[in-house]
Amino acid sequence: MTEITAPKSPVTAEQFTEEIREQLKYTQNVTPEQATPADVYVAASKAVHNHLADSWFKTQADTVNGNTRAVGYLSAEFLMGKQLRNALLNAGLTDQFEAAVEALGFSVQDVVDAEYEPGLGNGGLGRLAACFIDSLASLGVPAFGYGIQYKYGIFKQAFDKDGKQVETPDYWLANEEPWGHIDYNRSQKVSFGGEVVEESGKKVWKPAWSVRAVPVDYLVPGYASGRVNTLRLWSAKSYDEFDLLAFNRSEYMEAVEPQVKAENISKILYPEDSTKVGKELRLEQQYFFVSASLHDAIRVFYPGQDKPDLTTFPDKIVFQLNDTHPVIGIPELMRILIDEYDYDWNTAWSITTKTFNYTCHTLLPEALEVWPASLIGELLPRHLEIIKKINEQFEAELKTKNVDAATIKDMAIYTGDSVRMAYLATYGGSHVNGVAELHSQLLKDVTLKNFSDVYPDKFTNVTNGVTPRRFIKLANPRLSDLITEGLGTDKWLSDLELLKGLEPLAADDEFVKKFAAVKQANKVDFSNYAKREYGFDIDPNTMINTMVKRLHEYKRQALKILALIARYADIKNGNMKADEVLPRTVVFGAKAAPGYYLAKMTIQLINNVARVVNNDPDVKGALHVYFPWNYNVRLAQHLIPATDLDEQISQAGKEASGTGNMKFALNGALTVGTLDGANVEIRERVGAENFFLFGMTVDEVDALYAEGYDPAKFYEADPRLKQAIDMVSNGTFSNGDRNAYAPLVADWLTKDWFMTLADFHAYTEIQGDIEALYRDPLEWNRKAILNVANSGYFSSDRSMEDYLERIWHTGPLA
Ligand code: GP0
Repeated sequence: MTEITAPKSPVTAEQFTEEIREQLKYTQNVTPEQATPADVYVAASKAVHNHLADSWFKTQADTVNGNTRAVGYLSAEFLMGKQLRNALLNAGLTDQFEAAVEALGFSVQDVVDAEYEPGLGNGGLGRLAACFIDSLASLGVPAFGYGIQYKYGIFKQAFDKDGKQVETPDYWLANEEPWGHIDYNRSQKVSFGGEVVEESGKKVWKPAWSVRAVPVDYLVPGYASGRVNTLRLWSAKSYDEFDLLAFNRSEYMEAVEPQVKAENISKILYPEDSTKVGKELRLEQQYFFVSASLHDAIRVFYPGQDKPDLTTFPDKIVFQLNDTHPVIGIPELMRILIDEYDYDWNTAWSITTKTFNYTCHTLLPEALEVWPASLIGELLPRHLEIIKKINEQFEAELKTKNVDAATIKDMAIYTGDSVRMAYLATYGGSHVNGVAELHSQLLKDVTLKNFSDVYPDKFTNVTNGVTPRRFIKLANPRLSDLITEGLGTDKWLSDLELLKGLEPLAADDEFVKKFAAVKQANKVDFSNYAKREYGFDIDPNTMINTMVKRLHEYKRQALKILALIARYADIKNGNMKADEVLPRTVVFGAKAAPGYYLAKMTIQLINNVARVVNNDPDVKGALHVYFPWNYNVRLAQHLIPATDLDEQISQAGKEASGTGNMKFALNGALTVGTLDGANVEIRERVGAENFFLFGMTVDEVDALYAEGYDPAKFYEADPRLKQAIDMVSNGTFSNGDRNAYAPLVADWLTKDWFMTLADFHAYTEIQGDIEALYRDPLEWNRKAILNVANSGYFSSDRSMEDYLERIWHTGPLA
């Protein structure tokens, strides 16, 4: 007997059909006959929203009245993915919904497809925030996600006829968006600019301009917890919408200028990932959402109180700073406490440091934000004063700890002309964490070494995780059913370590065959999806080998493409016979930051390698390359369950964690990867024999740098590498144009910061092991099952439990 514990609403399919009809009639104002799939999508979304409303109100009331500290997750990005299926799952209405849609004469797929994915994040960091708030709600922990409701999310990616990336705006709010509730009555005022004056011995900030921050609330339903938390995204509006006098002078553009200036703040998500962009507007965005959120938390927890006792603030809510983007919250809370509520400096400091904690997501020093002091001074003059004072206090404290003058200088938060946000966060909060064991260790040893020497107790690790609800249950229903069958229960969805129970089944040939059949069916599904959405002809009987992530040099898409070219050349040269090669379909997905020249050129190269390889009759059936454009959460949900082999091939010591790696392992892909980020922990858990490890370690990388790295030596020493690079420069992938990729080739041969060439040999060598195993389907699938069985640790529920224990010191509502 299989135990089913998934939420199930008592509402019948007939009742739910009626509810959708009501929504069509009274909110969409269409008859079922007039309705389009998009209407049904909105109506069904509103209907399921209504089912979650009472739990939402109750959770809000319990959050304020209960004695459990809440969590505020401050993040410039929440990459939520589509909402409808997730809401249905948590409301226990999936079956009723499917039956209702059919009863109304629509196809479930059309209705679900009508939802436009909100792309309010760049990549791993934003998706992690979405997984975390899902898990907090599922654990019953009171929590708020606080961020920005960008009008335009991450750009839409297309490829032009030359294979170059073209970016177009992502106008995700073009049609009715049923999930976000705009709450005009809970808006906050956020001010900028102006000057600080002294009035009767007190500093008073006289800002030059203000905007209205209007919250847009999204439900965050927990799985089987009965709790619904809130994601509150701020949208910027003007206080003076329209200058009538200017309009009457026929100055139409001038008339809307104040509106445009205000709304620009929440206009667009910066499409940067792992790089810092020093733009005034970006600092405005950061301050905008953080200031509104802190004031909102005071409003929520001290309702109607003019003089609240804010010394209790850290008992009410603890804030996590997701990377450096919200770090301006530290001086902002100081300012609120001192200027708005009359606390003295020391009391304010004690409250502030108890309130904040900081997560660092990178090891690349260039990704740690540093703001010019002049910019902060212009935009937030009072905050600059506070930051200077924090820095003075910090230096004094370091002196008492006998830190030498040179080190104190190195550690400066305020250097005289700039402000280092990571340092401010480390000093101004209680804890600092990295996102995987290796990463946290390197933070202590390298990136924030001085801080860890002085404040060793602040530093901790929380390894990232992913939500099994979206990334197994919703993305891979076939595997979910098989897991439930294998374990005899579906409880694994809220206790992912139960997957361990699948381990013995890896020895059961019948189970292994069922598992293989699930993968095969997913591959067929993906092939159909790729045909429908992209026009690709993917053969589901080939190995699906996937590399999806942002395009970045350190992630080394170049390594994959060079190895692929080498394989292509082997077949062309006759070194390998096409009919003896293991048939592979390589699938890439990646967006490049619009200003990242080499990344964009790499995209162009991949597209052109795909064009040449896919059209070459000599390699037909042996090697195919596809690059579906606009990689997003939706595509991830289709592609990950269909993948046989996943690529996690960053240079050791550069990928903070990775979270895609976890999603693939949990869906039964095998990984080829380096000892980097969370790969290390995945390999430890799934077993070295079930993971394709290759390449240099962090220590080997360091040693090679120290010795003086010369990529040209590797080029000369390996004829296959040489040939692959020569083919890029001789015009094979550019219709004979020898200059098309010259900058990329020059970079490989003279710089190659991430040592792609040095790892090339090891990477091509391990392909033999991979292919030998793949030719033995039973063995391959056994190993894939062992990956699933031993990846339960990588649930974001576990990550949240670690944060609760090590950092937030709170727990679920009673
Ligand atoms: C790190 F610094 N990450 C940054 C950034 O600006 N954006 C971003 O997405 C990522 C890391 O690269 C990561 O290793 C990590 O798993 C993720 O943050 C969440 O911690 C891979 O995506």
